[in-house]
Amino acid sequence: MVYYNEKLETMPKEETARLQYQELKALLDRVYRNSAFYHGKMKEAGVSPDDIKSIEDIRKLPFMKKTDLRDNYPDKLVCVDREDLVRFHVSSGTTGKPTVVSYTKNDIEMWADAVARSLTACGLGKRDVIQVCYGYGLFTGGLGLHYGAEKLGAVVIPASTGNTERQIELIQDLKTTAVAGTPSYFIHLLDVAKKMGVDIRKDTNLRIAVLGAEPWTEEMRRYIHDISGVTAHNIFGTSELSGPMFCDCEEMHGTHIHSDIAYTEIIDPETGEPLPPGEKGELTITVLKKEAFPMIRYRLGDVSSILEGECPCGRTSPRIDRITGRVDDMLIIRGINVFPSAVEHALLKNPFLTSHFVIEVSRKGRLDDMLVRVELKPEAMTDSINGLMQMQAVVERTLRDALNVAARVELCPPNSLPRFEGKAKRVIDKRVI
Ligand code: DLL
Repeated sequence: MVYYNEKLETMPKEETARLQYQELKALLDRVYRNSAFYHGKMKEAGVSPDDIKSIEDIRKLPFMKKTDLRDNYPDKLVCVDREDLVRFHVSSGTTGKPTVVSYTKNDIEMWADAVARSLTACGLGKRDVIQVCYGYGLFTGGLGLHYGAEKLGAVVIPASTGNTERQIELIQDLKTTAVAGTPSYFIHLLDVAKKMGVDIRKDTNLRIAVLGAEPWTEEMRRYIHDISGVTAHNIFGTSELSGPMFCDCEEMHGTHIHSDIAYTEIIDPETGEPLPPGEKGELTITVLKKEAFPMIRYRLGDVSSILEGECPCGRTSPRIDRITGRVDDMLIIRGINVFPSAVEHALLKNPFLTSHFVIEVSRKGRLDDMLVRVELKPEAMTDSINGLMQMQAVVERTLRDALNVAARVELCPPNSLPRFEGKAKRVIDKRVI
């Protein structure tokens, strides 16, 4: 078995608990002193760093949610001096306000280390050529995988998304051994390769895919293997925690959460009480080592469970099961998070629209397609095709700018969309994972 850091990966339980406690204590001392947000939150909960005497005492600390990021936009959660920041990543939030995550140099190092460990766990190393097909830029997928793969000593191809035929040429010409991307994009890539007459097994060196940023299943893993011979691994993370960080190993039985970096809890979303291994609840993670943007008991909104027993790979870190759903209404479109509230917010920037809208999500080929149907105000109704097309283009642009993902827009006449007596049903999701 190849480990990236054998000592940390195979630490006995008691030693892990001791290390986690030390890290947590140092983190709490720091945020209690330096962060008005954390200081205020802990005071309100009636707890101070002195009350935390073991790692289990973490449950005395208050939770954090995505709304805390929105309410403290853009930089009220930053816990270091401005000159110590080296990067911001930005994703779309629950409303019009984006979620901004900041990093120090050490934060980027820690993140790259976590990714390098995860890539090692799926059998990748120095000899590999890793083509990163996640978006580069504000989204954490591209740069996260890039820095991790570089740290591993592999050759990195920063291909980013799209231009699929060219991606396949690169796979052939540069002898790519692994692709990192969303599962839906990877399946699309396999389809395009087939259409181009490229046999992945015979004509390429591709053997591993590192897929994540959206939910997928064991059936998809088997399907990918059957049609291409490629072994697909599941990588998980969120921008708030840094980005993609945690992965399954060669045993492919759950996502290892490096326990020296993060503390994992599954909680009952109603009561906030921690649940035992094997029980499903809301994934809650504390990153023990973050400097610029600490995340303490961050409720991700994802539904999962901690797997029971030990992993035969020898790593002692806890493993979580595949994400089976959300406790909120967040959608993931082509790997990008989309909240219906953010769609509404963006739509209402256009004075000619009403607040009556429906989001329809489906698959076009293998890729997600989002259609937003929205009603025009009566005074905006026109017979001019040109006028309608112009308005449609404006709305599509506002949505793309706000959500970082393209949506098709259909402008509907006033009073044509369904009305709801209770909670509005804004989303029709026709995708089958
Ligand atoms: O999606 C980070 C990432 C990039 C992960 C590349 C993996 C690969 P966000 O845009 O903040 O960050 O979205 C995080 O995406 O809370 C989950 O709901 C979902 N998600 C991410 N990975 C997986 C996965 C990135 N492997 C949100 N399976 C998370 C299921 C996933 N859902």
